[in-house]
Amino acid sequence: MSIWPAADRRPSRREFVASAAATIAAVAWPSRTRAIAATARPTPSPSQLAWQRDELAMFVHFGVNTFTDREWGDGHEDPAIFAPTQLDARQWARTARAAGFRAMILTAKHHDGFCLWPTKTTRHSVASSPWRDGHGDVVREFVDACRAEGLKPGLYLSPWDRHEPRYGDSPRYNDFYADQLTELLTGYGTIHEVWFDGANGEGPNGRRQEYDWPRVWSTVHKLQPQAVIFSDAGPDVRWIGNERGSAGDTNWSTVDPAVVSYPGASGPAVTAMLQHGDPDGTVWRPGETDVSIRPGWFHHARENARVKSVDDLLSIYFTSVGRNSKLLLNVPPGPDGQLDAVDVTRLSDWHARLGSVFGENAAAGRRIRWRANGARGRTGELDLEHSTPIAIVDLGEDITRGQIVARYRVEGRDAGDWQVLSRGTTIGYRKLDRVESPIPVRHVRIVIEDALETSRDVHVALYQGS
Ligand code: FUL
Repeated sequence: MSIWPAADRRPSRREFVASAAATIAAVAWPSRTRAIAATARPTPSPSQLAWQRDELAMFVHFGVNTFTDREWGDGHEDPAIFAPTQLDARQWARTARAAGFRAMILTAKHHDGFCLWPTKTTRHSVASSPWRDGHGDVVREFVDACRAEGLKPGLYLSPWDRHEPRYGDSPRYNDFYADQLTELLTGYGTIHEVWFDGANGEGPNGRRQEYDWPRVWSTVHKLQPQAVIFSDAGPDVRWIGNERGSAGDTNWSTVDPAVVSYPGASGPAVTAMLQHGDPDGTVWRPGETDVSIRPGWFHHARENARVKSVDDLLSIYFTSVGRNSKLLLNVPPGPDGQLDAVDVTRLSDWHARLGSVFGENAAAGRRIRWRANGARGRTGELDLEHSTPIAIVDLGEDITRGQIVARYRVEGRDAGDWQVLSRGTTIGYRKLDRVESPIPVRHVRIVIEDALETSRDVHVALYQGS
């Protein structure tokens, strides 16, 4: 018996209950995050920094579920159903690039076990499908399209495999999984992000699969040393703790790795760590916010009227990128193998809206005069020269030196007293605040009230759009 009541019910991550793998909780993951000297704060590796600066990645859920109209396949799907008539990975990539995405991640294998590349490890793949007469390779077309459009390719290889008979037979399945990973990481050039979840259902033999995460991490490190590894437990970037598009308002990029010790760990302490990080965390592990443009991760025509609105997408931008996180927005192709026109139009409208909101920075070219404020605080003041209603405050720390701001406020005034425009806790790579009731102000000041150490200047941009 599977622990999942119905394959189509979308479970919460909490349901990916701790398995016997919990026994490996004490394992210290090999991490490439910078070593922590007793006095130094964690800082991002060059890969983590580049990953965060990309800000937007597009997730592409595509596979047999696209044809069965389900969210989770049970592994018994006939490969013959995989028959996209007009698969066009360039269309995915062109759409992504035009909407401002800089990276794209494909489900090379989802929980149903069907492989989108002609793997040697199983016959359950595109090679057994009628698509391109069994000679097709979606992963190849995907990486080629990414490169042609200047996007960084990433791959998701679901550890949970509901097709493979060895699943649950732990050492044998772990070998099989390592072979699949090796094929993907050796056959397709540079891969920038490798994506794992902790889904861990029961195997056909009724036994729970114990994943060998240290082996998975070391395989990626060895074969693609520049790639960042995503999972709940990092080691390079962490899950943000929900699939609603919302990072913690307080969001440190540092975490205590002992709290989320393996992918799929659950409980209130885990969720809090994923959402908020930890100012005293010993490793740099920034949060990635994954959310779908549709109710489901896979394309279902019945959900065409429920594609998120431009306002929804804008809010998600504020609660992910604008909360020191990276946004991984899922846009699933339909059964023809192309992104739905509804989604394409929505992305382009969203991009246009972002362009108008962030079109003109009222602080551009203005000098900010910074002075120390108490032991660790700092105040920066600027003169906009004209009275301007500020609707959005955009702040950023120099994270190459770590993340330190713990509390701040932003104030403005014309001739009278200072009035609070926004206030918050962490800033990190980027913090966006919407000003509740914009009033015209000529002078603006940023007051860093508290920080983990003597604060430094922060980057400031101010926008009138909303
Ligand atoms: C989860 C999966 O169970 C969902 O189907 C989806 O792929 C999501 C991004 O990750 O773990």
